[in-house]
Amino acid sequence: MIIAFTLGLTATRVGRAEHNHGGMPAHHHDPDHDSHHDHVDEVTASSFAAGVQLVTARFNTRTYIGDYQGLAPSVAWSKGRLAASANTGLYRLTENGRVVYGIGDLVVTGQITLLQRSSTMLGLAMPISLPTGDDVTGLGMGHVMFMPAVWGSATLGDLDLGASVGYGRALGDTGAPHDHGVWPLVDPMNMQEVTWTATAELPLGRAIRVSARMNGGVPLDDVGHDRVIGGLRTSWTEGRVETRFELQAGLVGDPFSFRGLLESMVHF
Ligand SMILES: [Cu+2]
Repeated sequence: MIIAFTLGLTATRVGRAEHNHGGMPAHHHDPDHDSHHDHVDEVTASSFAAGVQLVTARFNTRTYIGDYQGLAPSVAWSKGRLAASANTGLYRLTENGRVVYGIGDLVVTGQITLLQRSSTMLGLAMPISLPTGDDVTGLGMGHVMFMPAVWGSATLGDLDLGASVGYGRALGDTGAPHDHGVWPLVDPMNMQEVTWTATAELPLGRAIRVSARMNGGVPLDDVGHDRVIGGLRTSWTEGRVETRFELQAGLVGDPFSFRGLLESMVHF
């Protein structure tokens, strides 16, 4: 399962974030696009984007050791203050020597920007995860999950800063595997948790940005586990195509030991 948010959108750009459970503002620093002159004509314009992400990861939890590789398509739309996105993943998962193939959970996200000043934004996101992935093998959670989040972003000198806080909760079927802790293997989270993200991004010249990112989950039940993930990302924008490369480490709670992401997104 890949949870992607369209956070921190500007009027015409869909900022899609993350392979994680927290809303991470993708503050799009578009060099040709000063925020004070894109208002008039683009407030009502619709924007579409489609992308694909390649992921590879290695994990070593108390009960499972293995790795997975995935291909995750996504689509995104935005218009004015509203945005929506959908994404899922196709995986090859090796767990304790056994290999399984399959789709992950489908995540659909709606989002609204509540406040937009020259360099500051604040908004709400409502991701919903649908159990399209097999929860027995570790490709899906086995239940619907709601993960509302508040996000904000601000520019401080050259740095674009972003943060979010959310609440994730599973619906129904309490017999699902991650009732007893984190699940699924391809992107673990708790049955009920507070999610958080923090990002600092620095533009390097016109087309390239680098960022340091952290996200995590704090369980709200006693069977859960804390989770902290750190990542370093490089983004490259050329015309309508944005490409990102990110290396992540599972710092707390064994979500994975290492994960690499490569993503390209076309903005129409
Ligand atoms: Cu869940």
